[in-house]
Amino acid sequence: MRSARTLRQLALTVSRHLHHHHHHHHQSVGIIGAPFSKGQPRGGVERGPDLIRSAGLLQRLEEQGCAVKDYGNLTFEEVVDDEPVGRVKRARAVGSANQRLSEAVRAVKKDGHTSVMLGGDHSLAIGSIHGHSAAVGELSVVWVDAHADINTPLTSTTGNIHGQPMSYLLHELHSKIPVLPNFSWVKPCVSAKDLVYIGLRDVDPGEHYILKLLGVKVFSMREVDQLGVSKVMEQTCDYLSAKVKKPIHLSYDIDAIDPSITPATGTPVVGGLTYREGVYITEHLCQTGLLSGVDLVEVNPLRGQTEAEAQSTVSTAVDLLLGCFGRLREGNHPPAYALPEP
Ligand SMILES: [Mn+2]
Repeated sequence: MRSARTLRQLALTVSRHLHHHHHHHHQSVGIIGAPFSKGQPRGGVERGPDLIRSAGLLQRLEEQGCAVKDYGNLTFEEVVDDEPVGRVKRARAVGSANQRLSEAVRAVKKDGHTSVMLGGDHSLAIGSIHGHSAAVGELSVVWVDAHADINTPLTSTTGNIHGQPMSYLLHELHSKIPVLPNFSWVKPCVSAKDLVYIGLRDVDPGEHYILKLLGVKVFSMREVDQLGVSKVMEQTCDYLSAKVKKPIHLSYDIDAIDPSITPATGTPVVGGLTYREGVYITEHLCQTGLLSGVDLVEVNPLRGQTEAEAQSTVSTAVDLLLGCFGRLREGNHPPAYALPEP
């Protein structure tokens, strides 16, 4: 038989639990579009922000109880004579765009919102994470991607900066980064111990070496297979909150999801997350109450073979973002919902 004390504790737990959910239905979200594609060679990824908005992101976030402010799309200065620096392509344009993005994300955080950056290619994580950290301090980073995007400018074989953003952000790699034009503002702001990768399946040798050297926590697709996504997320959050609970930055590359679901992306890799695994990751991070900044990048409608392929990619991107902000697959209802009386 339950004692009165146990019942009181139960009531407290239930009330905390309810409050916990209540909280999630009143998140305030600040959206920044970053129509930028020069971190990689394929046109079309700059259309991502408007397509994701057209698919109803803002209305659907509001319907699930979020306060949404759209900060619009950033504009980026044209850079002429952006010749390669060593192997690095379009460093000046990427550096300048990310500086602008960093300022914008910082402002959104200062306004008190959870920031949502709609890309654009994944080089934009440099500015997004930098600006987020400038506003709130130390972060945990959850990077969901087929790729590690941690090449340094010197290990990269392609020279595309969308394969390099994490290298500029990690304290531990600072001494390995050469001077690049328009990058002097970038200060490393993430520690290797505060970074977790999920979904990796196409990692370059130099990247693999870096991940091992720094002891970065990685749940590749092998670990997703071995443990299942629920254990992966449990272990991710245990690992990140072992000492201090830092605000979480989720950097979600749509190519983490299997290309059978999200084919319209620049560098698809077979063997990815299912739609359900992809959504579960967002639901779990939402429930931590620590999600403070989100990137959704690499949606490229021109890479779809058909209109349906582009649509499936965009609608999956929307569903991932809804999952970040309280959408439950069991269903949701507004807090003030009342049953109609006959
Ligand atoms: Mn990526």
